[in-house]
Amino acid sequence: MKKQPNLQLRLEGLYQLLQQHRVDAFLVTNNLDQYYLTDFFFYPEETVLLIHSKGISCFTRDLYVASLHRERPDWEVIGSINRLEDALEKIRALRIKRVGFDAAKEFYFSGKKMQQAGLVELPSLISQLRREKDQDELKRLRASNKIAYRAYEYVRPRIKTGMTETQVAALLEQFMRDQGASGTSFASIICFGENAANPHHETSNTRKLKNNEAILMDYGCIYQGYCSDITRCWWHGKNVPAEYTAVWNLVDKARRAGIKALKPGVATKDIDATSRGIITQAGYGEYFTHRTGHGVGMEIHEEPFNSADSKAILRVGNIVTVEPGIYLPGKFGVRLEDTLAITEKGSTILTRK
Ligand SMILES: [Mn+2]
Repeated sequence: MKKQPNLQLRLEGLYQLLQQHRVDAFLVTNNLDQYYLTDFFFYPEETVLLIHSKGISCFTRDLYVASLHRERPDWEVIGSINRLEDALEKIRALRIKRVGFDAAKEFYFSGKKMQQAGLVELPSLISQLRREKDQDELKRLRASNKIAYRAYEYVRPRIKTGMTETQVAALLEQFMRDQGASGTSFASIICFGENAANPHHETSNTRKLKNNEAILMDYGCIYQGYCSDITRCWWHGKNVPAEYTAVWNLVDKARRAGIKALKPGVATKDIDATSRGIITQAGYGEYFTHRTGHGVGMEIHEEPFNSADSKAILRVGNIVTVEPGIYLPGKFGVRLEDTLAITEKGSTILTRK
């Protein structure tokens, strides 16, 4: 049974930000922001929440109304087809003066309507809150990443020569679902041999595993709304080329160094520089073609990003990946990825038992 998070704490966090921006209410249209504030999952574009001093008014599809009356008796729930228009009408009726909205998350058309109605464009306030995970979120993220890690342990010995990439993906996904995952956090990336040299490889239902070639698995699940992300690589077969071992060890060294550098107060661009520096020094810099990592939460890629162009500073409660890689076209690729939580002392790995 799912325990409800401390929603009051999250709402208070939002109210504080609203006060700082001198607005009296806030219109929430993004479905993940809605999930964060309410623990109720709406699909995108289905619902508009008006958060105001008297509580929450929810404009949603008729099909949710009955269950919301039951599960959220303190809300005002309105079944509506023109959700945004009805919410704007409500704002007028309640005579709320200054109502904010998250300009970055609106489509042009709806954003323009809100602007025309006199609403105030604000930066992504709820995204700010979502960057620093609370205890309940950490619990779900720990569980999600543990499931992903255990899927690796379960699947690795079951991979046999002749299996296709999609068969491996299916094994992983079946295991994770059996452990309570609701789905994958992105389409599982399973690569055999030279496919591992392509970071964007699309898992194939025809490519069969040969003896003596590289394997790369990058995947994750969603557990109670929260994503996991892990990448593991190894050589399938006994004749491991010296170059593969050297590259694997180098990527691992870069991964360890990046993880060691994680702590509150450190700039995320320095995490990227640390991992990248090791790979560049060894002469493989041009084969490390992506950023070192990204934040993870309800979304698989969110702030803060461990990349050279990021201005973010790590804070307690951030969740980030460290995932250096080296891709040798036509040969193989190695990427090693863990997901970690930033703690007072540094970080703790979530992608483990
Ligand atoms: Mn990742």
